[in-house]
Amino acid sequence: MSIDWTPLSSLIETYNKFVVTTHVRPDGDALGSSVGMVGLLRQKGKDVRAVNTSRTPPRYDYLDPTGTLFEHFGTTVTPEDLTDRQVLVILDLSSWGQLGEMADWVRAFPGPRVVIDHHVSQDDLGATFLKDTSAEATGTLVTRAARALNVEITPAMATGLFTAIAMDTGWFHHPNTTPQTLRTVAELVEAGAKIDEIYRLLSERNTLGRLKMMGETLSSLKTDLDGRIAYAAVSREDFERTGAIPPDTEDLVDFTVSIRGVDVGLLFIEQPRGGIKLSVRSRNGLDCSKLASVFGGGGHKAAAGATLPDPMSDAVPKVLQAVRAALGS
Ligand SMILES: [Mn+2]
Repeated sequence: MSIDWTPLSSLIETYNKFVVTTHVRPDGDALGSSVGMVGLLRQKGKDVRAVNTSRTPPRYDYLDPTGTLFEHFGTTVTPEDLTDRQVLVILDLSSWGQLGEMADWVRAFPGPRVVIDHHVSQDDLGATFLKDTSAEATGTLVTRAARALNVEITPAMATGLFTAIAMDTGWFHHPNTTPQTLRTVAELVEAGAKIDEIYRLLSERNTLGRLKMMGETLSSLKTDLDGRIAYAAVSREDFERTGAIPPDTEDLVDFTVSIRGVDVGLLFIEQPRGGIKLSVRSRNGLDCSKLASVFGGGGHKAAAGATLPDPMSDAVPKVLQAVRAALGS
């Protein structure tokens, strides 16, 4: 699928003040593609602010080395501060739920809004969608936009965009990794992304809390349906006891599908304000996005998520039942 970038270039021609945002609990693709998009717009001479509903997880602080790029909605920036913004660029999401506390502000945003995304599920966000669900990452789409708009990719942009693609492909081992993925990242490495440095920043700056959380979650793993389903649950108390913070669980779910014979892996995480965040991974072709949509979520075929309003004791059996049914038992 190729995207016609004309709507974006016309907005750039017409307006000057942009705001870029991404989803709650931002991951490498969310933040990395934001770095790329802010760089693209600034090179076009635009006044840009990057405002997010969640704070930047410490793991990704290298994407904002001066701490001045990402602003936190509600604390470091208020809706009043944003009244001069003319265009809203939304990255890596297509659903209201993913906007968290910024949803109402987005709903009321008076100017044009554009969504650049690769997720399958889609709400009517009242936006122009620049979307390619076959793309491995939103970072890929921003890289393509930079190319289409004749923007030179700086080392900082390349670092963000490389991070985006590396994280959304599991560092190039998920099935969404294609020869074209490698060509794109080769281009980013030529533009100044340093693979060894980015890997070290992402993977060798663990906290003790994160490792303790990993250890506890792994030792509490359970299986179901003759070992075809593996799952674990993380409670608020687990965070307190281990000293981990919510972003520390970002890729924990991947361990569930690393067990031999497991088709579907689930991670249930109790949220600070109640409800359960569910992450789903599959290895046998089960459509995770379809499964997540049963619970009001979405995502991709091999990886998806949802937030359930139930307590843990209800959420786990409910989801297990749906997965068993989806696996045809
Ligand atoms: Mn993504």
